[in-house]
Amino acid sequence: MNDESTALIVIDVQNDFCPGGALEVGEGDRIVPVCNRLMARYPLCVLTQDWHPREHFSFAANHDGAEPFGTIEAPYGTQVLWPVHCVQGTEGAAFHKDLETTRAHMIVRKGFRPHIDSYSAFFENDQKTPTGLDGYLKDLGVKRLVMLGLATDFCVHDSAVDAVKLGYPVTLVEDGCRGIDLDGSLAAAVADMKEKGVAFATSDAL
Ligand code: VGL
Ligand code: ZN
Repeated sequence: MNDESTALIVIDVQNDFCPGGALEVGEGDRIVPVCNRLMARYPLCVLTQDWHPREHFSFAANHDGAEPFGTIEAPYGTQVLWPVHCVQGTEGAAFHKDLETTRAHMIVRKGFRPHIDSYSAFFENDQKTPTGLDGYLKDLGVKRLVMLGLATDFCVHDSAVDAVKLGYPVTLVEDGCRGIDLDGSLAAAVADMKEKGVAFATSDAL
């Protein structure tokens, strides 16, 4: 039986990452039933929500002549330029309509600082600015995490790797994730997570 020492972390299951959205992830909506099934089984559920101001610097549209999926150098390293997505308060930033958000105990919003992107649920892309999630989990005595969501190669990867760094054993739900896959980023992200000690399991096995 699962108890509150394990938290389920559901990453960015938002309209803009689902088919038809501004930054659609192939089959992104297919994970919704997996999320719902697991949320019913874990007594502590956290959702994350990508939550950008319209002037966010990760948007290609905010850089003259830039195209989506190009890159720029930020003070904290290379930053991919994205299509405008998950703008605060828009339908694209809302959770998928079938996601059972009433089951969530905590919703972490990230990416709201205009000059810094935030993929991870724990730290912004400078690797220093905390979102507060680690403090929340530690306060509640959470010892291990089960994670799933969108996109495998960006927000899920960075969240899983940061969680391991923070000392949590992490299990990634294989059938509960889908990736964007820019130039092989999906395979690279999976290999990196495995190397760093993230465990993989199917939702049936949990
Ligand atoms: C994400 C790119 C930009 C994600 C968020 O949820 O993986 N990717 N913002
Ligand atoms: Zn984003």
